[in-house]
Amino acid sequence: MPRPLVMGVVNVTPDSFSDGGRYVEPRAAVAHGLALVERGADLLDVGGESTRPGATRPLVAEELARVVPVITELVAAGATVSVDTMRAEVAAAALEAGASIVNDVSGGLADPDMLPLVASSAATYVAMHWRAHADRMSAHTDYSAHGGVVPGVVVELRQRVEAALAAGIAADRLVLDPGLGFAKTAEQSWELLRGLSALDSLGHRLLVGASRKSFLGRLLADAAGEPRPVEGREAAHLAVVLHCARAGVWGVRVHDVGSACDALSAWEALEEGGARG
Ligand code: PMM
Repeated sequence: MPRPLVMGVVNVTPDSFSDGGRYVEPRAAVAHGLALVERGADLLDVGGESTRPGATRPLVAEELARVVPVITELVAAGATVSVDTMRAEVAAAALEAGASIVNDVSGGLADPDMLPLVASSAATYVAMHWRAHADRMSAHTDYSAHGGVVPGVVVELRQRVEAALAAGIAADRLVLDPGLGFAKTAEQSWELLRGLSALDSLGHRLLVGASRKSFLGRLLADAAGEPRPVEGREAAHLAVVLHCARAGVWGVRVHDVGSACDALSAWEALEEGGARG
């Protein structure tokens, strides 16, 4: 079973829950991206909009100004870059700057121009399961009409696949993502991880983003019920990365690239029955 690709997160945002404000300066974001490649990232996911629960959206001009210079430099340095955006205009500028993957957390729902734009390019398209923007998504966690979160996400992702194909995006350019934490309770995120094989039945490559998310913080809550802060969630996250590797996912979207690569090296050595080196 091939090792999943490691997608390193470069959030050029002032307000992401995981690393907001640390890489908002283009130079800091580029240096961070290059450090992630050094640590073993196969892909870099550059985003200029925070999707943390409750976040408000940046202006298009702000998002463009955050991501385009960073993508230009990272591509010039030889990195394979994905743009994390829900906006066709931003995706177009990112592709122009050399990005080769569009990571759309709305799966084409937030901007009617997104699927045609991707269809007119040669980019790989990540369609994540999504129901509403960050300021409203916590009100959209009812999957009872579908008999639960796993069948619900399968049905709704299948609709996104059909829309992408109808827009002219070739099936082999599609990657699907269950959208952990997006319109999902903590328990629903765990259910989706346990149910990855059901998503596999859609017949497309899978990307999973669990890194630093609140369902890990809740699992590791202290005796008073306080969620574990972001910095203390990595060991649990690595267990999820290995679960994803075993499930055969195409990629994992992570902040701590070095740790994920180390864990995957150990997994690979165990799978192959012999360590390299
Ligand atoms: N999660 C976040 C942002 N973008 N993209 C994909 N495809 N999948 C995810 O799970 C995902 C994403 C939110 O996390 P961050 O604020 O740490 O980037």
